[in-house]
Amino acid sequence: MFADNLFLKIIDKTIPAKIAYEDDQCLAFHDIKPQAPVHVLIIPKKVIRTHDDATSADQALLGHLHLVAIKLAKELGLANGYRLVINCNEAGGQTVPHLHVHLLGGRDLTWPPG
Ligand code: DGP
Repeated sequence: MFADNLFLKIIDKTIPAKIAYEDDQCLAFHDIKPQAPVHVLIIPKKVIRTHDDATSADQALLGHLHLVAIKLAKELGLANGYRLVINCNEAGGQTVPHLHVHLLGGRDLTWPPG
């Protein structure tokens, strides 16, 4: 089952994180257990527990997360390519109940993922 929503504590800075980007809608920070030389998590400040919980009201917010990913990929030197991942629910590998986009790059990424 899901652990606590510790990302809320990263948003309110109770838990420290290496922040890559922040604005009024989202926060991006480096993953504590990186799976690639660059591994950043981009999260909405609004609580959306899973990708499945997003609604049409979140359309612009979801688009914003993608545009932030593009900006960060450029800033973090991923011109050769990168991967965005959203794990959804338990079988999808989601462990933190707060929607997050993984931005991975800096090495040749294999397919299929595990
Ligand atoms: P997922 O498995 O898709 O729910 O990804 C959760 C990610 O969150 C995982 O890659 C590890 C990362 N993570 C968990 N706890 C922390 C933390 O306290 N700080 C940071 N920076 N990342 C964390």
